[in-house]
Amino acid sequence: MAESQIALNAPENAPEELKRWVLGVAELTQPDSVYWVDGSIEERDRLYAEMVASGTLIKLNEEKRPGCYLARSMPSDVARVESRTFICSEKEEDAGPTNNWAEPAEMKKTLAKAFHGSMRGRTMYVIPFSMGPLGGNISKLGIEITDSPYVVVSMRIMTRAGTPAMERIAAGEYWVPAVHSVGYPLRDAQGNTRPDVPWPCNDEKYITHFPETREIWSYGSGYGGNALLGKKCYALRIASVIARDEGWLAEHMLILRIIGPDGRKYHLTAAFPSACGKTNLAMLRPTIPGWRVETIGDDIAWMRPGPDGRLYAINPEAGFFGVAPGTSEKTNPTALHALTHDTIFTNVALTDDGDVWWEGMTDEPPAHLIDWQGKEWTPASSTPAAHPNSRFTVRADQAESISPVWEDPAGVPVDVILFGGRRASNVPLISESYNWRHGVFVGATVSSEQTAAAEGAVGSLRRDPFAMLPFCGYNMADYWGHWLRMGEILGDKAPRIFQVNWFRKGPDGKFLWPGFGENSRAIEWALRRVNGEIGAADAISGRLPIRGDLNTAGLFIPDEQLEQLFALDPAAWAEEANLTEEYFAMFGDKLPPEMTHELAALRERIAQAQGN
Ligand code: O2Y
Ligand code: MN
Repeated sequence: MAESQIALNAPENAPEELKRWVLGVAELTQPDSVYWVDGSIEERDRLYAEMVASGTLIKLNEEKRPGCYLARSMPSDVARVESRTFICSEKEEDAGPTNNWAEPAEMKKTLAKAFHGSMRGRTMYVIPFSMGPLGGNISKLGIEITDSPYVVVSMRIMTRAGTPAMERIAAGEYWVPAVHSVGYPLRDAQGNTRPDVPWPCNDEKYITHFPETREIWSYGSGYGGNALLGKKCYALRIASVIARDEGWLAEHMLILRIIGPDGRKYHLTAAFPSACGKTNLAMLRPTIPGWRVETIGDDIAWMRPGPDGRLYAINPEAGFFGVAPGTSEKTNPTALHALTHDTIFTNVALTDDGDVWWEGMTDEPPAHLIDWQGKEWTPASSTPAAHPNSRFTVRADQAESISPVWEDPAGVPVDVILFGGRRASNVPLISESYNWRHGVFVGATVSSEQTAAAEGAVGSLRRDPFAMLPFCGYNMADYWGHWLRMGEILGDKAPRIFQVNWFRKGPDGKFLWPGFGENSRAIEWALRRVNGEIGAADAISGRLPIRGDLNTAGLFIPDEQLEQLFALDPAAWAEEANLTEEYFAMFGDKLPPEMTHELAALRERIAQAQGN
């Protein structure tokens, strides 16, 4: 649409600055119409109906999955694309060696070309949203402009989207601008048209972040973290920069409330690299009698010092965008039950009776399915029925484990921070950091093994510091420095930091720990440490449980197996320390000296264990 014809359709309370920005994006992208999202049920249902009519969504069996829909993406658009994700800081060193950097003015030129006319023939949706409970002092606002109705209905689940957020923006509160286009215009500059497709996207993709101006521009993908810009782009990459500047923490962490047999409540946040069972832990069902766990968040935590000096955490999201394959009555009944209604499924398989299925949902697959690409599938097929990164999008309060305080705008006071990884060797089931600084070192060196390593040997490690590798919006070494400063601010009110590893293997290559609900035993030990109820044994990796303190009642783990779970081989740890030194070298003089001191302290503990 030509500039003069653009009808902004802005709500009456839209501030001038916001209208100017929306008009600018509309002039660039040239949509046929502009629509401001109010977040109502009527609006949601209208968009669902339109997407069913256009073929973007399939309505699932209303008897079996009321209010549920299935979307199938293009095979080229099935996950976040880290290679096309950029931090466009003024200085390259501010993006650091772990991010793709692009010069901001150059990237703006590239984006201007890509976005030019990219919404022709489409509706441009303007979505006001809040990350975190509306009005909370840890929460923040944003506006996503998108040409994807799938993004609108997903943002409605994943954030607090619509009129209440708009009212706060109208009242002058700060908001982050985020622009998204699938990059599939239906008309070219000459007026030639083409039909729409169920999952429009573009082979050229840019997921870009401008930390100084705090804006997000995403082009070419309609999928997950590339398109639902409140999630990784805002709540982690841009928020980590805001948090650094304002003195708080934006983290890739789940949040739990744990209630002991005496009714005492504890709060825990935990960072895990992908494929470490984070969603399962977020919905943990403890096996130890008397303990209960409630979910507050499954992926992201924003944490800020409160008036009493403690660290308070909120879940900035309102929903779960979880991996479907592997979710079953055995592995995560809570998640499975949450998906019985009002859920958007993406790239899972369709059953003959209009229900969904994915690998791992049942022991026996159905005899016939339509796979995630819309093709006939039987158990004899050589490809998976559901894409391995297929997803469910569901409101958090559909989980039966959701905590009554999950929307408390003040957040919950954090007692314990966990760092986890997938390590076949070396890293014990649980160990406590000696202090905050050591905890930051542990977070900075989080890793998972690429290959199954022989016991005692360190396989090829994939570093994922603080599980933030693809999500830190600035130089990772500066981020560690920020964590160290936060420790100084929090002082003796800081949460205690622990490292866990559910994935240690024995010499026979079998897991030593049963995992899932039994992980509550390691958490119970951490909480008893926090309470000062029990001592611990100083060791290479940190403080370990004293024999008998880890509650294994009813588990029947042989003593020898327990010993293997906690065994620390000084020679293997010396190798681990060498790898850490190599890893730290990539950060040059940005590396905080405290990290070098912690590495020296680790080597000192190794030498002591070796009797040197
Ligand atoms: O592939 C995507 O776009 C989703 S990535 C994701 C989704 C939910 C929670 N965590 C993640 C992640 O990659 O950490
Ligand atoms: Mn995540």
